Amino acid sequence: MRVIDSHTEGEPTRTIIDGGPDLGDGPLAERRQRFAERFDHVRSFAVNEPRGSDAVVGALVCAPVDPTAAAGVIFFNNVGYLGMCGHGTIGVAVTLHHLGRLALGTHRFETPVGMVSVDLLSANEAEIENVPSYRHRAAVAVEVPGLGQVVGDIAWGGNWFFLVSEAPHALTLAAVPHLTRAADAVATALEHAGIRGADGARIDHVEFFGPPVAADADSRNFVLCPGGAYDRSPCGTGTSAKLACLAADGKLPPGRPWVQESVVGSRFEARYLPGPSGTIIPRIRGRAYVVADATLIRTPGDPFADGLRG
Ligand code: PYC
Repeated sequence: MRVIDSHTEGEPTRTIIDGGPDLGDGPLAERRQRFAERFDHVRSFAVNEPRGSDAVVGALVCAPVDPTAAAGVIFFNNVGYLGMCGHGTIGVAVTLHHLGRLALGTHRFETPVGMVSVDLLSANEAEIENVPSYRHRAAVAVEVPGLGQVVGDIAWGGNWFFLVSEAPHALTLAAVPHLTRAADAVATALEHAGIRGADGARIDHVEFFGPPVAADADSRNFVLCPGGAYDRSPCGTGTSAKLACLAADGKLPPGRPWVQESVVGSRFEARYLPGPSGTIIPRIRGRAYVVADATLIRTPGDPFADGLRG
């Protein structure tokens, strides 16, 4: 399998260029289902140890249903599949440009949760327009062992998020183990309490917020992804969910920039436009860099040929 590795504001993306599973055709959501049912070992092979790590998000680029789209993309990680991935979309666009397969300018990508667009502004910078995002419920209280009552908003930004405005620990790299444990406890408590997103969807991302470090940023975050790794970037879908909450609270008007810092100090510049039926359309700008062009090898007899799986 040939892969190109990139990082977007510190968060890795591994794009499969050759040797990925043939998922056939049809809507991307159906192809993602096929990926999970028939080729899950390929997901683990591509992103899990010993070839990858818990932090890597994989991207399978495939033919789109809509011929006007540049590509279809299915994102996955160490434990499963994502709806959308903001940092990953920027990473894929920069990767395809690196390969000479995507020109600077505006392109559309199909994902399992809808069409997104990418303005590739330079070899290392892109702005995505995400799927319509919205706040589902405000100020939901959940009892979390060790933390007490935690209150947060539930919002959709291409994945489901629980957004807590006051982080239980300092938003520093040194505190990542504490933040990870706390966010994991929140996710578990939500699950036990039966607190879910629309249509009973599992809330699989937890986001803590606090004041920014940079004087020109608006906020700093820590985002725990399903699978237990934290997002090194400010999380494109998480920032979209944040914009939806700010819009719902009347705290950020359409078009006004919002600079979201990550726990590692990288940043996305974000804004939104009004969307259909009370949703917002987030736009997220960030930088990505290609870091490797590699061939992943599977040796018969290797006891971990398909990667470490839980
Ligand atoms: O940037 O949307 C994102 C994302 C989701 C999970 C990791 N990154």
